[in-house]
Amino acid sequence: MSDKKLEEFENKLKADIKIEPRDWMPDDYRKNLIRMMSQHAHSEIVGMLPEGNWITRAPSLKRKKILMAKVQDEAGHGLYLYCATETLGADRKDLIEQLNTGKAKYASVFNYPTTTWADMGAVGWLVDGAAIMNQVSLQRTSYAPYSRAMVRICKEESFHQRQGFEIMEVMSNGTKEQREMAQDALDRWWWPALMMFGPHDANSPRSAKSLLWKIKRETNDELRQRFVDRVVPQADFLGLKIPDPDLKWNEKKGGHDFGEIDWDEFYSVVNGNGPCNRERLKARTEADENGRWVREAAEAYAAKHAS
Ligand code: BYC
Repeated sequence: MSDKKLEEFENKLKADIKIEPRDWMPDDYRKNLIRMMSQHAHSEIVGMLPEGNWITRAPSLKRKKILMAKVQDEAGHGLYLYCATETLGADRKDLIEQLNTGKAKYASVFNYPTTTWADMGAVGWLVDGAAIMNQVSLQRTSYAPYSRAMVRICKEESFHQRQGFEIMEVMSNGTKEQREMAQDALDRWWWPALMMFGPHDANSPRSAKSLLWKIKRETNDELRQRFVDRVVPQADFLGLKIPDPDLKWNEKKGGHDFGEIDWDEFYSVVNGNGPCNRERLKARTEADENGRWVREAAEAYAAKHAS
């Protein structure tokens, strides 16, 4: 590696000039981005499954249309992020193969089941809410195509978060059964949503380099704290109780203290042993297999018209 090129690269980062695909970049920077961006793309694609589960059972035509639009948005985000990852020289076929064979990670939260309609509210409110907290920060990431993708994706995610909150609002102001469903959904999604931010900073092996290279702009714990502080008043507004006996306002730090995540559960889910990991990968492999003829037809068509 040429020292001069490295110096130029580092100077750009220092000056907050974004790196474009044709710019020189260290191999580790490229590899780390391919890893993180492809995991992000996979999360969007797998993230369609828990919600897709409710499209046929949405309680009204209006809710069905909103949910379908949201799930389609996630597909768009996934494809957009695969394209952005390809600008680094990655091959989409390889990335999808890594997902389907269980080699690549995707957000742990999508390995939990969506068992009631209230889960559509909790997922939008908490899961999309956590995703936005992270993605707003990533709008300032140093790799330009990723940063541009985040700007566009955040606009749609904020609509997703609001539609989830609105479902929770309707249910928590509804019948006793609906309020109980809303509380139950919060109970089940709270901790998995906090896990989305990843391990504590001290146990996050990727963070130091990613922060140095401005791939990540804030740490896992900083973003998790901001999310908790944002959501607590929202839960109060809904009249719901966050399932954490250790949650309390800390005047000195100007934020909430909160309980410890069950890290055994986190690592078990990340390592493929969550409640729905197998089901999710099976759905993705089958979708890939069922779509093979479409890809082959498209490739044959393109080849015919290229000649
Ligand atoms: N789940 O050193 P760390 C969405 C992995 S989806 C699974 O802290 P890093 C949406 C981590 O990858 C939004 N794995 O890593 C879609 C690493 O593994 P490897 C998804 C996790 O990268 C549909 C290892 O643990 N958002 O919006 O510095 C419907 C060590 O961790 C998790 C993104 O992907 C986890 N929760 O930080 C609704 C954002 N946490 O690769 C919504 C982009 C950690 O070393 N990604 N791991 O084997 C990031 O910001 C960062 O990658 C993370 C982790 C904060 C997630």
